[in-house]
Amino acid sequence: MQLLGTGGSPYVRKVRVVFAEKGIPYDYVIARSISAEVAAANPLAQIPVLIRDDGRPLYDSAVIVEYLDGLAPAPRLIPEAFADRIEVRRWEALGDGIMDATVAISHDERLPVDQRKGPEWYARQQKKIDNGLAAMQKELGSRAFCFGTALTLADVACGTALGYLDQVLPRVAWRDAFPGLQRHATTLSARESFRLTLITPA
Ligand SMILES: N[C@@H](CCC(=O)N[C@@H](CS)C(=O)NCC(=O)O)C(=O)O
Repeated sequence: MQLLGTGGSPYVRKVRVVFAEKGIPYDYVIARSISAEVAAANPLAQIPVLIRDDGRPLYDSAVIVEYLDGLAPAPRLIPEAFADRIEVRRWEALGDGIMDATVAISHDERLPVDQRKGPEWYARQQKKIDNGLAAMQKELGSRAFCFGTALTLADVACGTALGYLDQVLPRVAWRDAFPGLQRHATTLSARESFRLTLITPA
């Protein structure tokens, strides 16, 4: 299996953390979203793309992680029971949503000042991040895992979103406001799966 992506993408990192947690071998092929390789495999021209062993591509990150979780039975990162699975997927949506808003802000800030979006747009993106973090903090509380009693995709999504915020929007001082998330981020970042997949500049 091949994973196409770059070290700057939080969605690619989410998938790589899942690969590492599951212990599934793969070839990591550095490919940007604008590359012909990615366009040929994903009509949306986005990374990550997984090229399965039979050559068929898979996207997006949520579909890829479900595929990987089904490939190897243990450890299970997405619970099988319907109600539990939906909760974990909701956590993933929360993490992905925070990453979407973080990506949007950081991309806009790379534009020349006169081409950037206005303050209302920035406030709307920032609110997604702030409210998303507050929801995560409220649910995590003082528990050891985002959902249940072992690591799941919920923790992967939470840790990936927090790590990406640290990397590209360090001005968001979430650690002071959300001590539970700070504790959890520290625990997660010590795991090999997170250490081996640190975000690198795009
Ligand atoms: N929902 C998608 C988002 C993927 C995504 O937005 N990837 C970015 C890189 S961080 C990308 O390829 N952007 C190029 C584009 O959207 O044209 C997923 O979870 O895989």
